[in-house]
Amino acid sequence: AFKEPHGGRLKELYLNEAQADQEKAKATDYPSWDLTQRQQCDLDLLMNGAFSPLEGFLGQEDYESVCERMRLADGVLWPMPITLDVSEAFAEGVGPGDRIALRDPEGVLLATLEVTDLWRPDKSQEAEKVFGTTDLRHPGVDYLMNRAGPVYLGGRVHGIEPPTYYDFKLLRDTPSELRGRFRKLGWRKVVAFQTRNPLHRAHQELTFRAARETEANLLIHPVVGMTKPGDVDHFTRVRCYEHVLEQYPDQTTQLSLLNLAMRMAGPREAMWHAIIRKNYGCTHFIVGRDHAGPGVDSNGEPFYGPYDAQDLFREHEEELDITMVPFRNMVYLENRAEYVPEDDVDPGDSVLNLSGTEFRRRLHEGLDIPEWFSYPKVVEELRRAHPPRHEQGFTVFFTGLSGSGKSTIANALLVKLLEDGSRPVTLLDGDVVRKNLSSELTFSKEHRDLNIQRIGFVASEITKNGGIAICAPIAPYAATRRQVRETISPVGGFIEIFVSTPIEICEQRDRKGLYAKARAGLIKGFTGIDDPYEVPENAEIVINTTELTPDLAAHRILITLEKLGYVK
Ligand code: PPS
Repeated sequence: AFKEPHGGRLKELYLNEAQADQEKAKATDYPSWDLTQRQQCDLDLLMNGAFSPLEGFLGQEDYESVCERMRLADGVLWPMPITLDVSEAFAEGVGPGDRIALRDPEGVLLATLEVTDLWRPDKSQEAEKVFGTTDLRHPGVDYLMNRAGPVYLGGRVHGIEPPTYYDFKLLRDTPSELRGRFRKLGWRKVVAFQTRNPLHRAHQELTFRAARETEANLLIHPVVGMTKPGDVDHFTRVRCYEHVLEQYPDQTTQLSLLNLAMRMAGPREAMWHAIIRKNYGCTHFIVGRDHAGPGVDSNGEPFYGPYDAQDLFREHEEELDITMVPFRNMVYLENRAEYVPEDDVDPGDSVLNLSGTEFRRRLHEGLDIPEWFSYPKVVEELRRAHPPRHEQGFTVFFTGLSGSGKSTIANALLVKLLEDGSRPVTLLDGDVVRKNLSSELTFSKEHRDLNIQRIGFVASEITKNGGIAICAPIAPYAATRRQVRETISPVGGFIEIFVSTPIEICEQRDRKGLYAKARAGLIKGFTGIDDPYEVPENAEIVINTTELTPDLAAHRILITLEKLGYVK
């Protein structure tokens, strides 16, 4: 017999065609909720049965029971609260008994929710129970506290259609599809490997050993929904997986992509992952070192012990009804030219090690990556996705008072970068932006923020695509500057330059005569006169043009860019 789903039956939540048509027609009158990326992932796996036995987003009683004792109210083991969080504004218009339409970002109706519960969760308590901490360094806690809405809606989901994904369609499977494939292949025992990282030789060896030891076939089942912020993007990873797949003996291994939104909840997450794989028809599940680990806390300490996930799993293994294949860290022995679990190392062995940090440094700097560590094709993909800094895009973000010299230096820098010629350069000068992007905006706090957000958006697009954006607005508010830094940093370099020329000098120069007008009260809310300027505290470069010509200032910036590796 094939593996029974969790709770006994695969719960696919799709309506049949006739019902779906009816529900679709009615849904035009329901309040519409636009799903977040995470909610869309959750809904997808609810509807396709990967989250069996759930029949919708958790109601309050199930939620409390899951948080408290890792079980649904009826006692079935379920470690992760799957909840639909919404805003106060949306919650105002709905209540128990209503139906709401759940839509993708383009407005396509994916499902309806029959609301039975509406409540305001105690998020600190949820964080404490589910993640064992309220430390915001934990990505799951951060999401819960800073991104999830304040109100939860629970109730049964009626599936209309799955979310559309245009990438790697052939590699995305529902539990029924994968079960069908296993059946067709005659696979009775299947060991699943969960991953959110590129696979290297150590992983290949580990999974291969797991399959051999359990005499099972292997499912490489990477997460492509949402993983830990900062992870390698899934497009790159999937290309890597396809290369590594060539390394397994023919017909023993399958690759399938899982549209899961991870929570990085360590031990609880490991159990959740196992239940999902059981629903996909797997009989075994690999749990390695620090499974679904969220990194370190505010004190630099790991949130969970390296083998906590294995311990918790073991406690519930019988009830989970999927066999854990626990693994120690794999290390490479030079003298034996092979990988072994770290507890099999003999005193005389010579262990080679390349930490994740060192590996990334070598990738970034184009340095050698040894053959024992990874496969050349994988390294090539990763190098392409993470080019050295001198091939990445970056943003130079000037901030400072009107007349401080931002534009002049920015123009000098523009010319020097064009002369260098390594990448396309765009200058988003304050005045130019005000004319082309933000002509309708005033100088109120709200409008200034909006203006900076727009500049940040354009700069991040330029940076992402490998170009150079030079921005030169006043940008008087620290929080808004930080926001821009946070959007751009993940896609390339961000160098903030505080042009610190004091207001007396700016006013003396008064190139545009604006200070005179502001003093005379003809312009209200002028930065530095009767409007705030928050001095940057973490700018990469500070330039005071009282002492420095624009030419020298631009030169200094160029030298810093060189030191940081952005220009050669
Ligand atoms: S902001 O705050 O970042 O949105 O400002 P920014 O878009 O850079 O626009 C600044 C230019 O607008 C002119 N100007 C004013 N500046 C500050 N306060 C008030 N009230 C104001 N009204 C007009 C001024 O010429 C600024 O240009 P720069 O190049 O900074 O001198």
